[in-house]
Amino acid sequence: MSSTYTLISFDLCPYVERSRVVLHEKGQAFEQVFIDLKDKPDWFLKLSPRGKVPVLVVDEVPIFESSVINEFLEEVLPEPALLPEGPLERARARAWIAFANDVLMDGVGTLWFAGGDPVRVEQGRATVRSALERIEGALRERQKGPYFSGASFSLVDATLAPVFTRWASMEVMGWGDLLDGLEEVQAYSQALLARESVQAARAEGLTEKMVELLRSE
Ligand SMILES: N[C@@H](CCC(=O)N[C@@H](CS)C(=O)NCC(=O)O)C(=O)O
Repeated sequence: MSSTYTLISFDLCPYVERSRVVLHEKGQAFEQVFIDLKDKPDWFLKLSPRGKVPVLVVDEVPIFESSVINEFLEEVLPEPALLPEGPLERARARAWIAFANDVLMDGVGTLWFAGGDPVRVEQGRATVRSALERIEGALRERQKGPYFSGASFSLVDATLAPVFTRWASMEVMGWGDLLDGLEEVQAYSQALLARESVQAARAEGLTEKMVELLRSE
C-alpha cells in the first residue's frame, strides 16, 4: 500500500513552499491542511513540537523541519534525484542549505519583521546582502548552471527558490536593490522562477499577499 502525505501549511510560509517544491519535483500527490498561525489548533501543537509549519504527516507520522522533510522525501522518493552525486558535492549542497537557513533566512526574517524599526531594517538588509554576495561567489565558482549545483535542480534550489518567488514583494517594499550588481544571482533567480515545480508551489496572489503582510508588520 502506498503512503499518504499531508502537508500542514500556512499559505505564505517560505519553508512550506520549499517542501511543496520538492513534492512537485517528485511528482508525489499530497493533501494540504492550512492552519492559522495566529490561532494554532491544539491538534497541530501536539504534532509540531516547535509550533511551526511545515509538518509533513506520512501515514499518521508527523515530521517537522523543512530540511528534514525534504531529505526524507529524497530518501523515500529517489527519482528524480535532488542531491548531486558524490559525497563531497552532497555535503556541499547540505552545507549551503544550512547557510540558507541560518544566514539568509535570518536576514530575510529580520527585514520582514522589523516592524518599521529602521535599525532592524538596516541590520536585515546588511545580512541579506552579504548572504547574497556569498551565494554570488558560489555561483561564480560553478562549472555550469543554471542551478546551484549545475545542470540539475537540487534541494539547494528548492530551499532558495522561495526567497526569489518573494522578490517582487521585496521590490514593492523598496528592497529590490539588494540584488544590484549580483549578475549570477539574478540569472539564477530567473532559472528558479521558470521552473515548473517552483511555479506550482507558489501560493496564489503571493506578491499581493506578501506586500499586505509586510506592510502590516
Ligand atoms: N526551521 C523551520 C522554520 C519554519 C518556520 O519558521 N515556520 C514559520 C512560518 S513561515 C512558523 O510556523 N511560525 C510560527 C511560529 O513561530 O509561531 C523549518 O525550516 O521548517
